[in-house]
Amino acid sequence: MDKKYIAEPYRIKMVEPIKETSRQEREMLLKNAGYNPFSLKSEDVYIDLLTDSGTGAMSQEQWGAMMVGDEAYAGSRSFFKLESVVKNITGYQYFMPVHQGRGAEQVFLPQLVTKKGMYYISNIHFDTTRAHVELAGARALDCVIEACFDIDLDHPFKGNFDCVQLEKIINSKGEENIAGIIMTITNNSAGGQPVSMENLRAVKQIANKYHIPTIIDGARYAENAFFIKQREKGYENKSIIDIAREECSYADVFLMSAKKDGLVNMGGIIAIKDNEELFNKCKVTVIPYEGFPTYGGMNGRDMEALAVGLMEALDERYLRHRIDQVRYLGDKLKAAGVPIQYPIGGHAVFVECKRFAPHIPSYQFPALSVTNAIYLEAGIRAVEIGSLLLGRDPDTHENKVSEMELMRLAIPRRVYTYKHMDVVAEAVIQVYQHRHELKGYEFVYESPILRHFTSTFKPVEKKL
Ligand code: P71
Repeated sequence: MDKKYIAEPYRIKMVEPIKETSRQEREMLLKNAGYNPFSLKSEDVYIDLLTDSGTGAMSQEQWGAMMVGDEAYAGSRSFFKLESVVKNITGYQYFMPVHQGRGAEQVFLPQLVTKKGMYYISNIHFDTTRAHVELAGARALDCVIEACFDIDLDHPFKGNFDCVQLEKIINSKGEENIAGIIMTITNNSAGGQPVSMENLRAVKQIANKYHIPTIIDGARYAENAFFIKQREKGYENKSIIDIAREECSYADVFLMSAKKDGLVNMGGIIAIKDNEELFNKCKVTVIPYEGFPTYGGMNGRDMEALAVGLMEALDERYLRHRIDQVRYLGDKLKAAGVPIQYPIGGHAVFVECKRFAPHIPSYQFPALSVTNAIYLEAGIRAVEIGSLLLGRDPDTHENKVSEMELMRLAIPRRVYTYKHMDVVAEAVIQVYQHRHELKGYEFVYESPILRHFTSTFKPVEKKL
């Protein structure tokens, strides 16, 4: 590695102005949003790190490709172009587009749930994946390595499956009750942490032993491939696309929210290695939910943009910058003593707020407090991933307590510069230095489902 961080491997030819507001204005805006950053207008946000999903910037090649989109209902030329790119990357035989990741989940996941009492096992299911597993009548079990929960522990692949645990679960539930094993790469909920090739291979071996299908949740599969190249012995000299192909070789199915490593604003993928019967079942389901199998909820022009974006996301210089930029922000925070998930993940920096604001109890949402404070400080929007998101126990109705109280700073692809990262780091460090002044939050209105999106709050004024 020649330089510590590489500069943006592109120049900017179209700009989108962003507005700065005063602290006084932000105080009013946040109050009017019920102290819930989801209710802020994006116009009132200076640097938006709510998500890296669908928020990336497209290239001139993608915008150019959109002009030749074929909007035919059936048999679109753009479908065949996208199909050939997906087959080339995955090495699989069958492909259909869907409107986004959860579209892939709603079409595919029920196919393997053939009876009552079945389970999907994942390193960690992403929230929408878990929701679709449950909607399909199955249950979602996570089995990530313990190292994932120790934010200071330097481990190259904190997203890995705990293979001993995996076999134990299969044996205790019975192999005939496991619908599938979902490999989430990178592991979003663990902090954008990668999964090693060795681990993917080991999981596939276990799956074969028990005749269980494996599924890749590949929203960030290219970022995962880059980490393998950087960190895993034997992959230093392999190309990213070859690493991606090997990742896919350990699964039977590839599901993807293309809004991440597809470098598009909307889109999704279902690809199946060789099971024609399974593909045909998906074809039946996709029609009522998403659309005819050659568009599946996507515009022809969007399939063109995705065909180009998928290849751009496998470009090593692009990935190097992408991962560097996230690490640049994380390194700055770590150097200032801010507690973060370390090593820094692929798409976001995760700040551990249990340690940031230990005086705020979980039921007063420490990560919401830090998230709101950085908005007030500099107009930056992040997202709480902790006890607020986790919600209540459906039986006891008690607030569940999250293992980690995280604030996620997700970096959109090709959108912000290193200077923006400096502004973010300064704001977080400033808030950290005044962390003892942070207040907890309590509900004004608590939404009954997926409460983090629409609930409203007020700061807890009394001394904690
Ligand atoms: C993220 C998202 C998008 C999101 C979803 C829900 C609330 C807020 C933001 C989406 C993922 C993902 C993985 C690993 C499947 C999906 C669903 N992530 N798997 O991280 O990270 O894809 O959004 O296209 O439906 O902000 P979809």
